[in-house]
Amino acid sequence: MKLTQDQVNQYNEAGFLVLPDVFSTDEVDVLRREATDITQVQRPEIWREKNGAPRTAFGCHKYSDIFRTLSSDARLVEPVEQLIGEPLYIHQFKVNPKVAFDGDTFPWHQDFVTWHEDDGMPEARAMNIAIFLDHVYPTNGALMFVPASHKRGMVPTTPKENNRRWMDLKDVENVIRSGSDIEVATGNAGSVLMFHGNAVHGSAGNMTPLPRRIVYVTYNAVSNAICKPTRPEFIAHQTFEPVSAMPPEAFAEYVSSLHG
Ligand SMILES: O=C(O)CCC(=O)C(=O)O
Repeated sequence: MKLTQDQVNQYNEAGFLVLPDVFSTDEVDVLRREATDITQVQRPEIWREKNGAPRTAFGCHKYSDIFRTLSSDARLVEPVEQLIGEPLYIHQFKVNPKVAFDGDTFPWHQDFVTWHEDDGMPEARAMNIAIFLDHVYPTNGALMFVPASHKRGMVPTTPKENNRRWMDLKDVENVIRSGSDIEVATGNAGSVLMFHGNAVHGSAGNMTPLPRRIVYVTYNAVSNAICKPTRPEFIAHQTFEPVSAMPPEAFAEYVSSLHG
């Protein structure tokens, strides 16, 4: 799946892009079920909120056939390859369930600061591509972006709770001066969101009864592989084989085989 020139321009300008309705209802149903099933199990790759609700299931493409198949789907690999311009490997794979009532905040941050400082990624030549497994409303924990913030480059910050490099509040004040400096990435289940490693983003807690499950794949250019990882392998992968894009029919066929 290739981006149109308009989509590339939009991405380059804003630092993020929503592609509506990329995955079918059947595909999303299977992904949603799998996202729920994997979080029933206690394992170190699944991080939880204080009350035990799942917050992030890291590296689940390593043990779930469904997520493994998804991770090389052309609808994810090709648009990123088009923007980065070379073969990619998977730096990180995760599901963030942002459960009804209990899904907590992700404060403002840039992903590349962590990739650079904690994983030893040389340049901002990795990016996230995400699939909405539920309808994402402005109210159920949608990601918020500061448009064009990726153009300012990386803003250094120090680790905060759980070693997360949330932005310092004075730096947040420098980039957000009014409500119009923030845009919200919303869409139907099955829509796809792409964003630059230096895009300033965050998300509020989910106090609605509507879950907001999102799958994220971080692809990195093979020539930009990380060289000083300090985080566990399930968070910052240390195998750098290029991903070969599989035609969307492969995932669609796999999904229909599950339906019997
Ligand atoms: O899922 C979310 O709400 C935000 C996730 C995020 O920004 C991150 O994991 O870095």
